[in-house]
Amino acid sequence: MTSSLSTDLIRLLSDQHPKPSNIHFQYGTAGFRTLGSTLDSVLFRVGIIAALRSKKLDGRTIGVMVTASHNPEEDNGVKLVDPRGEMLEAAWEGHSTTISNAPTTDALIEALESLVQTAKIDLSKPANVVYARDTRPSGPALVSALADGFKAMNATARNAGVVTTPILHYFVKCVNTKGTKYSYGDDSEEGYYQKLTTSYKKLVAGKAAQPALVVDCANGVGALAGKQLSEHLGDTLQLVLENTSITKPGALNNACGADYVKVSQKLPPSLVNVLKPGQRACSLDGDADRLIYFYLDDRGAFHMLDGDKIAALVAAFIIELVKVAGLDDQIKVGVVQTAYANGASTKYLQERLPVKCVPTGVKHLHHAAERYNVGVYFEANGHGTVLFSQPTLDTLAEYQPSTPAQSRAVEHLVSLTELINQTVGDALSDMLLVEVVLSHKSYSGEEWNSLYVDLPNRLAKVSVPDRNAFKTEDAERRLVSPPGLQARIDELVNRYQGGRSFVRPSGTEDVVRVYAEAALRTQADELAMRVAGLVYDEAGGDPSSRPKEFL
Ligand code: 16G
Ligand code: MG
Repeated sequence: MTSSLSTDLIRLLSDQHPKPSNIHFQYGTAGFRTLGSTLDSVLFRVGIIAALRSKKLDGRTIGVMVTASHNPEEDNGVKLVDPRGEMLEAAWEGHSTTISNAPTTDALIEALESLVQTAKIDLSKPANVVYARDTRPSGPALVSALADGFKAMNATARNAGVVTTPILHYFVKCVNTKGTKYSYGDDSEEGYYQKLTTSYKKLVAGKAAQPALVVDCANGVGALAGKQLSEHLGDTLQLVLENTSITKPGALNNACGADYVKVSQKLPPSLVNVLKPGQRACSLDGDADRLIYFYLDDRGAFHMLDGDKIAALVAAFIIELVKVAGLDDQIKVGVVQTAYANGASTKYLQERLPVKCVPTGVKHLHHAAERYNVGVYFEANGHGTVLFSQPTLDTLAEYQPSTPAQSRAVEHLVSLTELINQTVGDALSDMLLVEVVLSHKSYSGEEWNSLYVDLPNRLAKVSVPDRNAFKTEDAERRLVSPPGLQARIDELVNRYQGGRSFVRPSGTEDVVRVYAEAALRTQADELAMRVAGLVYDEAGGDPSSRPKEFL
């Protein structure tokens, strides 16, 4: 092992992946994300950064996922996964941004040398990486640029192929815990499906089989994973996989998928002749880490069950099990939400358990959830999971139940810790979790939906010249900049019954997002449009995005 960078090799390879001069890249909420055709140099450099991160962490395996999730097919992106299967440490987001913007090969080498110095990276350590991609057409070329980055660092890199984002996170945690007492599972796709379906089957044993579930795979990688999952589930749960055209140009996330359903609050047109009244259905997003449920009622009206509804369903179920197990003194359950959580969900949850609001982005939710014994976190957009702390896992393992009912409840809790992906939100794992609860409760979609009634709400976005001019506080619920804008928003909000609205800069796109809710549908739409208008006027936005009207 050498203890300095192989600058000749880096130079040779970097010259094959020049940085486009007119683009500034940023490692945002979900890594780098923009048009796939502009990302070649970024992927090469991320390969190098992943290797350095691994060396910094004594050769522990780092994950790299090439995906742009729910975004359009022509977009792509890349993010790094830390050894426990979690999002990259914040300081390295900054390092990644700096390195991706070095204008030339010379500047790149200089930036890398400076990172090695400041982060005190011992270059004689090994570098281990596991990487994967989603089904986007730009994926193969980007993965080959990434592989050049690994080569430049002489890293040991394992190609995990085309898998969902949560499966890649699962692999990272499995590899790094292998052979320890915290072993998380077998680091193979088979291991993943076995782990999920074995625990699912335990949880629903003896329950009446649920009617078939329609799964909208967003024409993405979830179609491949859904098929495998379905085979492993056998008769225990019938999945009807829809929107599985992963090679059809332009199909990915187009008028389907979790983001389409959440934002438009509509049934994907492709399901119109598929979904029967009362039947349960769900949509995954393009990399299968978001999940939104929905159904049509007897009159054919569409009803959506989003991340907030999933959190309410799941939290209540876990609390009940903890209570039946006789562990309610020792195991406290809490919920983490963001400002996007429907006001009605927050009220419902707050009446039952501790609820915390944090800024958007999985890393914020995940870290806040880690502070509870059992932390349920879901974003309204359908991304979320449930974390069990290590002391809680130990409590469950050591507990001596004194009645058969207690013993069953503890077994179910243990199975839940296996079923639920502990690294990140996972649409397939969450889907099985929802199915477990519905089956235990004998709930239809309608009964689940009646836990509380959503306040009508609307999301909007405004393109502005500089989203960084928008700064927030109080978990993004209030703007501190541009000065004076929040007061004008407050003044508008006060005119609407049950009104609430906030404005925040996107962490993944060059836009400012607006959320509004109110007691009536028309009022929520109007409030969103008027707040978007305020933002537009303040920021001098792009005329083509001047808010006019909604759907
Ligand atoms: C990404 C985040 C998601 C967040 C969204 C916000 C992950 C895995 N996903 O999709 O948590 O809600 O970005 O996007 O980190 P925005 O900042 O553009 O609104
Ligand atoms: Mg996603």
